[in-house]
Amino acid sequence: MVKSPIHVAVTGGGGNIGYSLLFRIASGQLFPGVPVVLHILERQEVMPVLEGVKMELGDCAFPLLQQIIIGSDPRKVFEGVDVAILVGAKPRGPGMERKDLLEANGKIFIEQGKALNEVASRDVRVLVVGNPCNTNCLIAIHSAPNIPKSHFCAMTRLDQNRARAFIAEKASVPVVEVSDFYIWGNHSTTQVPDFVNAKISRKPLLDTIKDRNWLEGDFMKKVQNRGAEIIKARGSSSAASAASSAIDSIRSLYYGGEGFSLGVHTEGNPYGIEPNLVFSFPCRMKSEGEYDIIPNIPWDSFLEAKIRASEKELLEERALIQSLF
Ligand code: NAX
Repeated sequence: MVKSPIHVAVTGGGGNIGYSLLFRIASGQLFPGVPVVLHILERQEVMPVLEGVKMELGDCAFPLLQQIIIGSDPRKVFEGVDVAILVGAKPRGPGMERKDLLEANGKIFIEQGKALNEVASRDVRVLVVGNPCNTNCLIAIHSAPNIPKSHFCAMTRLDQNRARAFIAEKASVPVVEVSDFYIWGNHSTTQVPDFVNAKISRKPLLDTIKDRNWLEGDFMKKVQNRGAEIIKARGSSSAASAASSAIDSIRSLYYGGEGFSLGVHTEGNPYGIEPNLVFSFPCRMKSEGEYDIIPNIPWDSFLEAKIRASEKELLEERALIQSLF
């Protein structure tokens, strides 16, 4: 039987993450066995680079890759897309304040949110990767009133993957033994890697790693600052690992498996987080493309204080972009 293709949009296709992500999608690692049409958005100035990426994608002769559509107008590129991974964003320049960064990105995510609202599939799912991803996602949600809020999410899976890898190394166990590891809050240095509820070999992590000072101190800082550590080492930011985590995020939404971390809209959340934010919670797949926030995960006083601090930061970010609406 001939399967109809899935239409996947990626923005910032001429950038670092795009260069890894596009090849993984085209090779079938996102939707195994399903033909794919890639819709790639870039800024006009970067179109020659994207032309080169398109040539290379073709040169791979990926059996599942049916077509590549490229362009700089989101209203054309997003036409009929089923999944959109919004990676392209304006990086923080020298002397740029957080407010300037939020405003510059605000314009991008308003335009792209509106375009998705107008031309994407009515059932589109959107993953925001470009930073500040939680607040960019909130902006996109508000710009796309005809798409359910729950169809948008922001990526905190890279933080989860990093945390699991560090814990596995510390406990000298394979990474698959580290489970139920979730990130709460903002994808920023206030994010909360939840070692309290995590498990190693299905038992509480704290039974194996008893050094709580290390967990609260060096471990948390390492996860929160890993992005900066990679930039220092590589001279550019996390790209292949970010692409890999974007694939993980979408696959968890469509194929399920273990619980996962995802930044989602806070409307009706079971933890009393302020409504109308995009906040990372422990989630699990409900049905294809749909998630539930996992309820009843207990917070001790340490976690609660950290989670509230991350919520406060997101409220501050929201206050800075409120004038855009
Ligand atoms: P690059 O600067 O290499 O690439 C970004 C690309 O986006 C550029 O080619 C640029 O021309 C394009 N772009 C900018 N504005 C655009 C627009 N309006 N429409 C279409 N394309 C546009 O950055 P890269 O390393 O790929 O990172 C991309 C984003 O991911 C950054 O915002 C970065 O901070 C963020 N990250 C998010 C992570 C997460 O876990 N959520 C982790 C990795 C990464 O730091």
